[in-house]
Amino acid sequence: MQAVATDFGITEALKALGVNDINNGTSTGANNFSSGEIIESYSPVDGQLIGKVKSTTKEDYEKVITTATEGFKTWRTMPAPQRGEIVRKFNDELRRLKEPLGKLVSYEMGKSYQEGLGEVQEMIDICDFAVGLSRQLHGLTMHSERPGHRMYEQYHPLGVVGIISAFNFPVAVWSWNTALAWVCGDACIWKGSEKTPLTSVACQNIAARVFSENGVPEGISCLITGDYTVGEMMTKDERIPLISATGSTRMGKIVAKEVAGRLGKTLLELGGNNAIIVTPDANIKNTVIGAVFGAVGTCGQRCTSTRRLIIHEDVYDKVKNAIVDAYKQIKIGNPLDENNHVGPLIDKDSVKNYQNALTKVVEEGGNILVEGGVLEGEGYESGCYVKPAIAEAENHFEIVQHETFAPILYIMKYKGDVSNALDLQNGVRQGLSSAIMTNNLREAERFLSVEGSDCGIANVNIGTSGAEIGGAFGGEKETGGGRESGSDAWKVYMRRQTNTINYTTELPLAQGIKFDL
Ligand code: UN1
Repeated sequence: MQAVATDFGITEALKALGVNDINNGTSTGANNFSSGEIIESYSPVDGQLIGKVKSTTKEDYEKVITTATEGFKTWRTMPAPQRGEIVRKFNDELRRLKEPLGKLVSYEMGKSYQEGLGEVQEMIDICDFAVGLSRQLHGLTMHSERPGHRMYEQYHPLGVVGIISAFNFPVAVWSWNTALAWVCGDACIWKGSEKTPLTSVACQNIAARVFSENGVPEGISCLITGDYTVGEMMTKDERIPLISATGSTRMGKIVAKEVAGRLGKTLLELGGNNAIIVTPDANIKNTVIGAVFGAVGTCGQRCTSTRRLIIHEDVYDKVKNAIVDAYKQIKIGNPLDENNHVGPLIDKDSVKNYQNALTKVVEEGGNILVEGGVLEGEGYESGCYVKPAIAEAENHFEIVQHETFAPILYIMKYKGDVSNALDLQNGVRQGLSSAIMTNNLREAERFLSVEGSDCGIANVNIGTSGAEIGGAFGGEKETGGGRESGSDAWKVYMRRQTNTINYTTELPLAQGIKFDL
């Protein structure tokens, strides 16, 4: 292990999580199968090499899918509350390892330590949710139209579920899917982002240990590692009935086409272009907090990040000035240092995208209110630290229509009625998260009504990011339509079966049809 410039307890954390210099990126639990090329993981925090992971070859993948398919046959017969008990034990370990895992998330991904801990907390919360759910996988009963018949529906596990997750929430998104799928009785194969392979290894280590200690069959939690070609092994594989994919709209369109081509199911959670509408009745102080956290939290790399502020002309200058002032307080630097609010972008490609977006918005006629730029010098050696920027822009600009995964906030004015703000808010291709800041009941209800926000998430008097796990998470339009996490999102991991039972000595037909022999 190379020495970390300012350690911040990273060496200890890696040890606690069983992450080594070279790690296997292909695991079915106790068994490791990796034989592929080595992926190196460099921290965007200080540019240091954290560790290496062996990627998954086609042959490795075959061993994984075979083991998962076999393990599923036993796992599916275990009563769901017993599967819930296993998830509870897994969650005990998450609680015990919350700090090291949060630290590794922060160091490998670049979000603040507080947000790293918050991400692990989301894992803990969804596991708690899943444990309760393991006793509530209910179907409905219906009244049959035929005498002496009973009709009901039940849910059975689907099989082997493929999970593809992104670098920005390297551990939580996996858990939203896998914790539910496990209690539902599925085996899961996870391909995390190749930009954050060590957090995936750390999570798989925890699951593998808990599962083998509790006699869970091999293959219920599997990890594969690599670029899109490894993801393709799953999307093309008919043995995988459901692919849950989180990432860019570009990636989602490829996955959707591939999986639909074999009539598999997808759960897609793709790009957002989230706006906050600020009405004349908004509480300005809360608006500033919600907007600034939404725009700069996780360095603008949440799919729920606030990208656009749509402000009524009556309060435009006031809100604009308050936000520009607030940006002056933002401290950018090592995310493991609690004094900093904003850490680095994930890599230099992201920095380039950020710079291109700032050039583009000016070319299209935008007006920079808070200058961006790449930070250099001591503490910024990785080259991934950028200044959060604000530009006045028009909604129709090509760059505003586009999701740039960086801390750039576009602000724009609306006049008159809230319906004009809604036209702007809905006037993008994405439909993930949205918010309105208002103390006016009529405006709030308009925003939530059928003529209001077209997004999967619509908030009143809170920002666009930081959703709780209890609600179904996801969005419409180019966001992909999937729902994961809370509410009844579990149903996608199961197959529904309608059962009709005749307990008479006759065979009456439905719809009153007579068929006498
Ligand atoms: C994501 O960015 O992919 O709502 C997930 C939020 C977090 C999850 C974001 N709970 O901001």
